[in-house]
Amino acid sequence: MPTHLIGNDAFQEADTTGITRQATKHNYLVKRSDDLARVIHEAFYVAKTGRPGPVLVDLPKDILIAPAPYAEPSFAPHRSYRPRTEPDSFRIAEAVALLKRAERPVIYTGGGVINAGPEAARLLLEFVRLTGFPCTSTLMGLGAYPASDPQFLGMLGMHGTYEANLAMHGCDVMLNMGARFDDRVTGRVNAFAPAAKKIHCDIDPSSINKNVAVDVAVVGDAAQILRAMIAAWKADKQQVDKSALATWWQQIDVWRAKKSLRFTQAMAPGSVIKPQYAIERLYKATRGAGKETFITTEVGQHQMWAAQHFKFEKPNRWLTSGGLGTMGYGLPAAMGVQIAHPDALVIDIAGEASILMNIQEMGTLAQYRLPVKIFILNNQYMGMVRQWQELLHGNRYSESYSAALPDFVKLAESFHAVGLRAEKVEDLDRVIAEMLAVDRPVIADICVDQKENVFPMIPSGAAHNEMLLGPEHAENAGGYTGKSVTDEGLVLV
Ligand SMILES: Cc1cc2nc3c(=O)[nH]c(=O)nc-3n(C[C@H](O)[C@H](O)[C@H](O)COP(=O)(O)OP(=O)(O)OC[C@H]3O[C@@H](n4cnc5c(N)ncnc54)[C@H](O)[C@@H]3O)c2cc1C
Ligand SMILES: Cc1ncc(C[n+]2csc(CCOP(=O)(O)OP(=O)(O)O)c2C)c(N)n1
Ligand SMILES: [Mg+2]
Repeated sequence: MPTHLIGNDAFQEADTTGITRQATKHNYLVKRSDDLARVIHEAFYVAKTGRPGPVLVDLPKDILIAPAPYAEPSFAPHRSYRPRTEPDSFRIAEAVALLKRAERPVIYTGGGVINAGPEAARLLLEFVRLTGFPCTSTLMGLGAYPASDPQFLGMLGMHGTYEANLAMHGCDVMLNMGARFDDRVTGRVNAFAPAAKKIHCDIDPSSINKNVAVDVAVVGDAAQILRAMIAAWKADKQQVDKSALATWWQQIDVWRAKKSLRFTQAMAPGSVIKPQYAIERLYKATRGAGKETFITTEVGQHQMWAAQHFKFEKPNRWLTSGGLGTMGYGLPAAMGVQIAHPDALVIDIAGEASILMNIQEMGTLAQYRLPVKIFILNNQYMGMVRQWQELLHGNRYSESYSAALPDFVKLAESFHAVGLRAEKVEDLDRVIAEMLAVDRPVIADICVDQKENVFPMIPSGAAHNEMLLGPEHAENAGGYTGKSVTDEGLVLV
């Protein structure tokens, strides 16, 4: 659209900046070529600074094709947007004083630590080790703290581990480092960590006291906050109450012993593959592959099983759509990762429904020779929808079964990729090995148990200590009836 036609309802005109305002951090309509260089530099600055987010630059056709002078702008910081990254030392001292006196502390980390860069993850490990405190992570923070470390409790929230959620519920001091008290994490807000003093560290002041009122707010970049906290912790002569902390760890170990992610895989030939087992075997195989591994996901049950059973030791190895939860995210994300890391192993853990959202990108994989692996946990259901219909809506299934799926092996082949299928437990390791051995795009169609649900689960509107465990656990032996979900909870979804 040329500039002079904007607002005329001309051919294919859309108010792009208006439409995208709600889904971007900022957007620009460039009306003069002379502004282009400045706007592009500014757009990158805004996108990457503070709480990062997408920035859209709308270029009218005449601006796009006209020659534009390029002079590197003498880069003065943005006039008004200058987020604070250095924390206030008084707040750091307050936070450390609370933490030193804690008897049942927990550190709850999130995507902010990933955004702050790998140094923040290193400092997080140093701080958690220094304190001896337990640490849990949101879906978006996975990898910021090494999953194999004994102080890590696993993911928290709706599908988090028993120990992480009960530690959050029972703690007396909570340190939130770069997370935003999302509703998938807090459960019912008025029952969230009722006894806890809460410290919230976040670069975005508008995150503070948004969902949960906190006692100490530290605004700044997670790396700088952690560096300041480590220094303040070392300088403060107050000792932590070691015996209280030991008692707290004993309690956590009791919760841990429940093994809330446990599942049973029948190994007799012909047995159906459990989705959790497929992820576990994939994880084991990638560890021996001798390559950096990056995992992306689509959205649904497979995403949760990937979060629960794939262990991330480093930041930025896990890319998933959490807040918006958009099916179709995983394949384009995997393409981007593979272009950035040509030698890495990049796997999109997908559902058979989600993968169809952007299946045309298979052509892009072939065209750009991107050896992305698509690992479909094929349950023939929009499993996450089916799970809610079963557990929360009295088995009233509607439109969640797909009776006419494509043949994914043939689909892969038609897009110049390799197609593989595992139907029974004895096929699984061979298919995974073949998938990893090929230097081409692959779709591995893993046929899994159609009725498996993701547990643990905190039903909407419930508190952390009202978590449902899976059928493996005696307390749920009678089966879950959905009765504990309040009307308000059903509305919350
Ligand atoms: C099907 C499904 C199920 C889900 N179940 C769960 C679940 O069980 N558990 C779970 O945790 N999530 C779950 N989620 C994801 C959930 O919806 C949220 O996306 C997630 O909990 C948010 O993670 P976060 O709090 O780390 O926030 P993010 O969205 O990652 O936000 C990061 C926070 O850090 C701040 N920040 C950014 N940069 C910095 C910096 N440099 N320094 C300091 N702070 C910074 C930001 O301002 C923001 O407040 C689920 C999603 C789906 C689709
Ligand atoms: C674009 C989009 N549409 C709808 C939804 C709602 N939704 C969440 S999970 C899901 C089902 C996903 O099915 P599948 O990809 O097979 O994954 P599964 O849950 O079976 O592992 C749906 C429809 C969504 N998150 N994104
Ligand atoms: Mg499915």
